[in-house]
Amino acid sequence: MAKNRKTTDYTAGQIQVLKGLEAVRKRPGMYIGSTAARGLHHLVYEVVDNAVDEAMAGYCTRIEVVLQEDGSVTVDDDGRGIPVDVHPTEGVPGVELAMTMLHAGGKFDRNTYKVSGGLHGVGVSVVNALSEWLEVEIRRDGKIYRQRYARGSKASELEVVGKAKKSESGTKVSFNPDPEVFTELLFNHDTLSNRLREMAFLNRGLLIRLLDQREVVGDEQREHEYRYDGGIVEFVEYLRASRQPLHPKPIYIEAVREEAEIELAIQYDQGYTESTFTFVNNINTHEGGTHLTGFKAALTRTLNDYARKNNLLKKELDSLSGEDIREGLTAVLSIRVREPQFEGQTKTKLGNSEVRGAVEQVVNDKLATYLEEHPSVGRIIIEKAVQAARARIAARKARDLTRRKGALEGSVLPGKLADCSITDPTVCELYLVEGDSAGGTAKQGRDRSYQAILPLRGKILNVEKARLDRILSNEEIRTMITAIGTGIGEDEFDLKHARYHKIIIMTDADVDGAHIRTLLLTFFFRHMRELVEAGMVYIAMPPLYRLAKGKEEHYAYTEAERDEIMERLSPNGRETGRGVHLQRYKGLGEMNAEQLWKTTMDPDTRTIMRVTLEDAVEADRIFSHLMGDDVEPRRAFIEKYAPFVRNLDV
Ligand code: 28F
Repeated sequence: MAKNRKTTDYTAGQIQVLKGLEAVRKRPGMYIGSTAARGLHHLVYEVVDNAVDEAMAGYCTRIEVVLQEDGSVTVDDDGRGIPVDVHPTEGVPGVELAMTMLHAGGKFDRNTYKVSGGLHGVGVSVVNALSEWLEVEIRRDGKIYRQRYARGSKASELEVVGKAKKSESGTKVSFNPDPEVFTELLFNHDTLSNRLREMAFLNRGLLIRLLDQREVVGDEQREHEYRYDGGIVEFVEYLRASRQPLHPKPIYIEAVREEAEIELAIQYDQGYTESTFTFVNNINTHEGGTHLTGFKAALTRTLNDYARKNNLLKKELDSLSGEDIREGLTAVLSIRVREPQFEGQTKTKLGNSEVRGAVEQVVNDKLATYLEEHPSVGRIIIEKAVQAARARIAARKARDLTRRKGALEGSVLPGKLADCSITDPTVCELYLVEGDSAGGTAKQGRDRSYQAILPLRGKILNVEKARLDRILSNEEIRTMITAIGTGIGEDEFDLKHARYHKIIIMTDADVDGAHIRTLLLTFFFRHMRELVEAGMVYIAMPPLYRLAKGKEEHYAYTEAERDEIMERLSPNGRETGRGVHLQRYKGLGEMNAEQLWKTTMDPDTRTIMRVTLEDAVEADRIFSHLMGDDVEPRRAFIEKYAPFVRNLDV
């Protein structure tokens, strides 16, 4: 008798589902980028994006995100509710398809916008596959439906579990990231609240609420509610932060074209920095693209035309450059494209060529009209750009001083730079060291084949408050620019000319050191941002303590490490570390060359922290608050954030 083997006939659809799940769980990084913090947060963005898509389609007005005590997340919207009727060909309810079929992302027909492209828009089925469990609850047609999944596989049928009010509808998705997949399981409150805030700015009127039910850390705010009826106009005001506006309200332009829906908000302030952020279907296009190109071209051309027509250009100027025009500008460009093509390193550059012309034409027309209707604003903006042009011309002279002379006169490098002997930038490092004494010690302690030292005397100029010509007239900054070799500013900076692939900021571990470090980071963020984005800027981590017992010596880089070493060196904790010599380092100058090398410069034993632009939107505001003119916002900002200042991982 043949063993009554259990036979399971999988339908074609089920086989496809299983193959999809297997693919996602085998290579999660392919779908969400990583299984560390960034990938973990992508899970939430995927689910929220679906709710936002429902809002963009016009059916959802509020989204609530709850970080549960048990580490799981719940996202709840008041949209139509994912359809529950059985799919005509697949034979399962629509929601089951949406939750289990890879790229079931065809959820909306083409004439609406999905937050898709790049790592975005992989679909909620990927979240399902990478969750230990996931539960979807749908309110529609007077009923409450529920279905559960485990690691993407169905763990229950879709069941009616209760009654919903006739008028009530919506979708709630709860999920617990799979500990077997993720190396990081702790959601970062700020990371989520920054992205949810951004989504609220970009979707005018949409209410997004974040509730953190986990036990309290510090006195971090546990509940946020974002809704901006002013949309990206409020976004620009938020970004401009404490910089003083040149005109009362941001200029707002919107248009619908065949190629894209276009929204633009711009405002000028008295500062010298530029902050432009661009989005496509709510995705932050960090790497820019055709929409940004179109916007910049139109802004420059329209303002030059306006200046000429109203003879606001002084005789010595025949035109205003893009950089002149964008000094003091805060801009948010948010467009919606049906079939976005994302390119670039991190898939955040828009490639659609037809969008460039559409944006350029809309901005040209509408901005020209605005300026005609608001001549006082037009004049103020042009006057500022004219001043910028004058300074640019002045700066050119100063800038020429930062360039190493042509090959003929031999390359003049700043005297204070102790260069390294190898010329291959990929292995060379430049230490920016606070003070001549530590600079001297670093010169002695370093490996001169690939480590260069540039001592910085005292505080460098605060570039947040200075125009380029003043920045370039500062000896310390000019020396640094020459040493780094890339040039400065959008038109001239060239990463390929970098003379070192690691620029390491080495300052004392005290308040002064922190201030100098922040000034340097402001300079790199404002005028050499590509260096930061390329991950070439680092912060050295000198030890805080030296513990010695007899011949033994140890170094501690944090208070916790100090206690742990202390415990080890004087096991019977009772004694107050008898026989252990504890030294707290006040500054780099207290170490000799050999100690500085071993603890802070030797790649085999040192710790250096890479500066990353985790969130350019927040970094922009941090520098504006911390380094800007007004004292008040800075005090408020520091009071608010000081308790949480982690390593400045900007
Ligand atoms: C908490 C996350 O996922 N909200 C969603 C909808 C609404 C519809 C939909 C979603 C049809 C069958 C593909 C409803 N009624 N929040 C969410 N809300 N998906 S996801 O349709 C899905 C397609 O599966 C919806 C009419 N049209 C669309």
